[in-house]
Amino acid sequence: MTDDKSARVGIVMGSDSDWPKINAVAAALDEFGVAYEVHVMSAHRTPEVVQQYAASAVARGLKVVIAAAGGAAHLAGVVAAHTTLPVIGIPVPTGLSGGLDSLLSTVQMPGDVPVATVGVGSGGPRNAGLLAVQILATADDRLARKLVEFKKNLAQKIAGKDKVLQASLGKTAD
Ligand code: RP5
Repeated sequence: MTDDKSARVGIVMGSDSDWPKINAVAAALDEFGVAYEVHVMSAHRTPEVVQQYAASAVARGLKVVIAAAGGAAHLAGVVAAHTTLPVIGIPVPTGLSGGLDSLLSTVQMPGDVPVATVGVGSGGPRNAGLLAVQILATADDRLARKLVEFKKNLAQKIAGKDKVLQASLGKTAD
């Protein structure tokens, strides 16, 4: 496992087969210029690696860990068991009801071991990246300012979509 000394966010996933389904998480971090590292490790196939990674995450300078897994998706929970860092879980879509198995395995944590779980597919991975940025922004003014801009741009984008819709319906703004 290579260590990236500048990484503030650790992204881990249960299999390389997860990456194409969740790589929007990295795109969101890139958008905000947040350094991250990405690794494949499995709560079931390589439990010792997961334990070591999570237990050493604080000492290596990480501030947030994002963990993605599908099916019996225990990765985020196991990471959370071994670190005091905030852990964000990404349930990966599967063939079983779109990933209901992943969602329930990730979100249904016992009390005392929180995992902030995002949605399955769609905006879930992107939201995981944005949530990590928001966590980091509580102690980073540059990121906090970028988030304010992000919200402004979002409002403009949606207003633009509404304008296009109204025009397509033959309605004009009053
Ligand atoms: C999970 O099993 C992984 O996160 C992945 O979603 C799923 C299938 O893994 P592969 O069989 O494709 O390696 O642990």
